[in-house]
Amino acid sequence: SPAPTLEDKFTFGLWTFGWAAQDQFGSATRAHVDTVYAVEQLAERNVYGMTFHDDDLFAFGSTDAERQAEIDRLKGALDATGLKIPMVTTNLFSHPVFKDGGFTSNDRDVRRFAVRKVLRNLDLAAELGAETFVMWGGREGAEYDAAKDIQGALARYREAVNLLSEYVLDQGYSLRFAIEPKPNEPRGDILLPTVGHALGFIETLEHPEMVGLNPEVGHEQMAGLNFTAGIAQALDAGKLFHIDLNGQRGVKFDQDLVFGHGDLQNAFSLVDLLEHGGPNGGQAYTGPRHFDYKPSRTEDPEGVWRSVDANMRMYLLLKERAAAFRADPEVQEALAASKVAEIQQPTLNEGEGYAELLADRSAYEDFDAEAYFDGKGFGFVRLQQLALEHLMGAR
Ligand code: GLT
Ligand code: MN
Ligand code: MN
Ligand code: MN
Repeated sequence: SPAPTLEDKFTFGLWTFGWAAQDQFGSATRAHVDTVYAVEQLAERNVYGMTFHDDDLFAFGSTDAERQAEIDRLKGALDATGLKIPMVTTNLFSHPVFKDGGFTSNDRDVRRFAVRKVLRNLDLAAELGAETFVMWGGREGAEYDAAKDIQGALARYREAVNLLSEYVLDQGYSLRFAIEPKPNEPRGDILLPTVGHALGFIETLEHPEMVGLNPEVGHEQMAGLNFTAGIAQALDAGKLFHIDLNGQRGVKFDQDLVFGHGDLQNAFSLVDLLEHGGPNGGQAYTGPRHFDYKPSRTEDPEGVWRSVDANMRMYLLLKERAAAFRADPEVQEALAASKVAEIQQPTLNEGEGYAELLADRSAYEDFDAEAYFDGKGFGFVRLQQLALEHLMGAR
């Protein structure tokens, strides 16, 4: 059975296994997890890296000395274990001052404070060798339509990202930004709610090449969307800079389950896509496989570390199943029967334009739409059954 290696590039947020399990309805059921202990636990498991928010590492409002002490402890643990910090992010959502958002709070002083907090954290990200800086705007939104000028808020979001991009360029940091969409929670509605909204926004920036996406499985699924399909579009746009893997069961609150513990079928197609770049090749994902989940409130510390293992094991098992699916001659035959590869063939012939298409009588005048399929189907159900049988280990 598969065991993680450093080549798998598995990474975890410090806030994931570190979550003390306080929720809307109850207080914490677990104790704080020490950073150095966490780094050791991860390294022992062949985890490649850890990620964090500024406030995960040192409490909001820490003095410079307290902040530096925590950074030094982290650096010591990284040196001792070889664990990497591939991604850093900023907490612009926990402190009450961010109750109406950070970059897009209606209050201008809060916006200036938020940008400063991120600028400081960019220096730390660069110092620790991170490649990606995630921006999850959980508080950037509203509960009431009259309370937020959305076009104004998008203009302020853009202003902030443009300024941060300029700073990174001027400092010569090799950091790229990754926007993490989410439809709602904690705000009633969040700005840039889906992969598609964020892709559109990125094109309005001054340095669109520096900004991509960090889509999270559960966040797209909370909106009823197909995560694998969204990831394929992000890859198509060259914008899959990072990814948050977890599990979600349908349209409800953000569950942050272990990867694969939600929509298992979609997790299977996702791993297949990330590993193989699609049924006919195409762009695959080479970045960290980052788990952003929350160990359930019912778990004790041993259960927490088991859930860490479960994320990686689910990914590796799905990777095995996906490889077996691809290698099965019957699947190859079913794929061919379903014309899955034919989508790669351009619709026009080489050198053909609309004039030639208009002149091609076989494409229209002589095309018999009624008789064309002669009652024959595409066989997609057979293909799906084969996929599920591989997923279930039945083949
Ligand atoms: C928070 C959120 C996650 C984001 C993290 C990055 S923080 O836990 O629920 O989805 O990825 O800010
Ligand atoms: Mn989530
Ligand atoms: Mn979360
Ligand atoms: Mn996330």
